[in-house]
Amino acid sequence: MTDTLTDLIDRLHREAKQDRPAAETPDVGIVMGSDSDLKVMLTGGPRRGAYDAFVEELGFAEQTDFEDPPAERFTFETYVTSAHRTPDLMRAYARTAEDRGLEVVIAGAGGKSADLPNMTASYAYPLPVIGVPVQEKSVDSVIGMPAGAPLVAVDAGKSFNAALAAGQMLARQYPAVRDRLVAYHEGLQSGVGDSSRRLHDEGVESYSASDR
Ligand code: AIR
Repeated sequence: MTDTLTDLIDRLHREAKQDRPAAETPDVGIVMGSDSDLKVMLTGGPRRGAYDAFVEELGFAEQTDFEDPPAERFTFETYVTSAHRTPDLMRAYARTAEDRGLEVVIAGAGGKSADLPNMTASYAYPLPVIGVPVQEKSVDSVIGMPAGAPLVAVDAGKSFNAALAAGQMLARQYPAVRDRLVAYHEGLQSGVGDSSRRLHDEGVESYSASDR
């Protein structure tokens, strides 16, 4: 194994032993099988991703240093761990997730052999894992878990929804997250209401030509 991988794995195990207060550790872990999944898993793709949901809608911050949490109360962290290329790192990440203070993990992988979400769920159990198939062809491999081995999953590419679902889980114990989810949904509804009224009142031709 390379030095970087060994260092990362050792760091995860060290962090797991530190027993830090919940307010100082990341609440959500985001892992993906390759950095080529970044646009789908986080931001910058054809649709908004988990990063956009957490930062723009739910007020979370990214925690990049376990020793030095951001000022925001709710945080997430991000890693690349591949079930097939770096099985030891995937296992270490999932096995230490609960002890490192995570409440839920979002795991995404692409290709036909998208095993990161389900293997992470198996090792991280009983921590909940939300699977994101990065491509359509990854859906069967992500959701096909046997009875007794749970994994919740979103549709292909919908990491934005995975972040909202993670927020829903946290909202059961944190009213502040619940409030942000409700505010997001209210904004969603008024956006549809505005579009509906404008489409009706302006008519199809004018609405289509306008800068929506
Ligand atoms: N992948 C990486 N290890 C195992 C799997 N299934 C997935 C990544 C990515 C795809 O393979 O999640 O979606 C292609 O990865 P890359 O690095 O070749 O671009």
